[in-house]
Amino acid sequence: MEPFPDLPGFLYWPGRLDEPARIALLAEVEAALAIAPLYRPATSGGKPFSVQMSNLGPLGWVSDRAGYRYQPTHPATGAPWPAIPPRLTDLWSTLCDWPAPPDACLVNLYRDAARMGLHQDRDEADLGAPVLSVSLGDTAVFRIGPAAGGPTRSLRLASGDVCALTGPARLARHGIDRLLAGSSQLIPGGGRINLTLRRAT
Ligand code: MD6
Ligand code: FE
Repeated sequence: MEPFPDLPGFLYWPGRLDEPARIALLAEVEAALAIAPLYRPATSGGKPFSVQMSNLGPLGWVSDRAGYRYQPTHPATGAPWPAIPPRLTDLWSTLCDWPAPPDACLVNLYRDAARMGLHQDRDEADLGAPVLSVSLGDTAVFRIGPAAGGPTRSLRLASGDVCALTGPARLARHGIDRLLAGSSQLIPGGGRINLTLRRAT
């Protein structure tokens, strides 16, 4: 569905993953994070993100003093990122009208007061390819508005919800204002994991 008629291309599938699928996906992500540990990157200005990050797939999105980029290895361990689980690549094939599979999946962990400022996803080579987002754990207040600026609106992203930035909404400005703490029991210790599948190359 398109929840905002004036933001065509912003697609939303509430509750797309049922509880067994959420549990299975979380287990796969936790196994990958044992290999590629979460870390807290900094902006090019040196300010740490409040969100902890890691990646899955041939390429991972990283940020440091040199700026933003995709690279094949974890910045702390130097090892390749673990594979994207088939459950996620299948979701991409089912929901995204794009001829190539995702080659990067950013993992974001939000705990407590973590948030993400308004941004555009524009580090990918082909900005025609969609970005597909999967939410697990606590509900987040997601904010989105047009690429060119102008009014933003908010949408609650709950555990198992999937959304995508496609076509005319691909460069929409978006971010996470806050979490609704305690809204889900899925993640041990509380919090939220967001997975964004991309085509970086
Ligand atoms: C989040 N999501 O949900 C942050 N990016 O934690 C994003 O930054 C995002 O939801 C691209 C496409 C969809 C998204
Ligand atoms: Fe984003």
